[in-house]
Amino acid sequence: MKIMGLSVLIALSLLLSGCGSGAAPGAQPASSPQSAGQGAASAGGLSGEIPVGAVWSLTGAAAVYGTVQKNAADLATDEINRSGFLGSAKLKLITEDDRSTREGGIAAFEKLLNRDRVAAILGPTLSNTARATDPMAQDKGIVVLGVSNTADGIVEIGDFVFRDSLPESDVQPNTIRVTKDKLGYRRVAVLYGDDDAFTKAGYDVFSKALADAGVQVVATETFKKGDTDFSAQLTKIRSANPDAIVLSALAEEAAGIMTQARQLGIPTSVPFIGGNGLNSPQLAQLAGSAAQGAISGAAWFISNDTPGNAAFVQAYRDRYGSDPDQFAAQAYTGVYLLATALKNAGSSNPRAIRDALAQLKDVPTVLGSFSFDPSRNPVHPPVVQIVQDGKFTLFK
Ligand code: 1QQ
Repeated sequence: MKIMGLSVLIALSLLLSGCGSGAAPGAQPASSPQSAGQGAASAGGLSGEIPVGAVWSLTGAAAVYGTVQKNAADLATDEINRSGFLGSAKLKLITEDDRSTREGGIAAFEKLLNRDRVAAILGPTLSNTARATDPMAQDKGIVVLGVSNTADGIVEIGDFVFRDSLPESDVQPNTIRVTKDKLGYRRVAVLYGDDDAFTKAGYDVFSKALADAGVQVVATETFKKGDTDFSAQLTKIRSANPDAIVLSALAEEAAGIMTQARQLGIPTSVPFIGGNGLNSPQLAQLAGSAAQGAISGAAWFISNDTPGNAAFVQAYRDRYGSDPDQFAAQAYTGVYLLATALKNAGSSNPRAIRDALAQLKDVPTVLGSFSFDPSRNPVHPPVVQIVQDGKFTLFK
């Protein structure tokens, strides 16, 4: 091999280091917290690897959501890196398991913010965790983009906190309106987890929507995280003889509740109507025929005619051998939104990423044409879906 001339070598190394002006965050570890996640403050092109944290519940109660989020975020990252979406720069996704707990989330954020010095963080899976972790990112001035947080009290944490997941308060009033019109229920029972940010937020939203719709609540029952025996609550609900049961629960507990309700003789003509926790296909897998007719408000449906949706569904199927769900679609979208903000900013400076993200308008995504509102919440219409023979179909 020929020896390269010195000037060629210098030119090459300048090129590889991004000419010192647009170096990726990971290339030059920052020394102060204020400059965490940033190589060079100015715009002027992206280069090298841009470390981005991803905090998913890969074990524990919310693993049914976190596992598909990881799949979809990995898929989007590979697509972006392969296509040259960010020019010569590449996303380097650093994935951590929050174990479905606040403690796990805090440990993950600590590592990503202080050791890996990421440019931004996707996740964490649960609102309950996000309420504890997102202030850590806010304090450091690093963007956190939730892709499944639907409770209240998330974007309110601060101006570096975004989400692409429609909040329960946007989705469930529509769910109640649409299902009440169609099913004509008048008296419902309500069952919810009172020790989780999301299940409690869902309860608050449903209570108001039911009152606004003039629906009478004939029983209100609660459960705790990790409960497996719901017979006391369901027996009370059975004797109140409701037309429907409104349920704010995560999938695992929801599956147990539906199974036991049918075992106790509450017929499938009394449907479960629920929130985001019911949007995993795992629900029908865990509950089997007891999930028949379960209705949930959602942010995405598999046969949506949205930009790139058919290709996304196909790519996910090809790679993982199963259908993506709403949580996959939102995680996939989250990576693209972040990449688009990086590209528009032309910089991995944390403040520049924040400002570019806040300015995103009408971005074509699999969730639909996507914009953030001034509070950094997503804007797009919700859907209502129902489990029919183990699969989600649109509720019409
Ligand atoms: C939240 C939720 C859960 C169902 C996420 C998976 O919506 O915690 O906000």
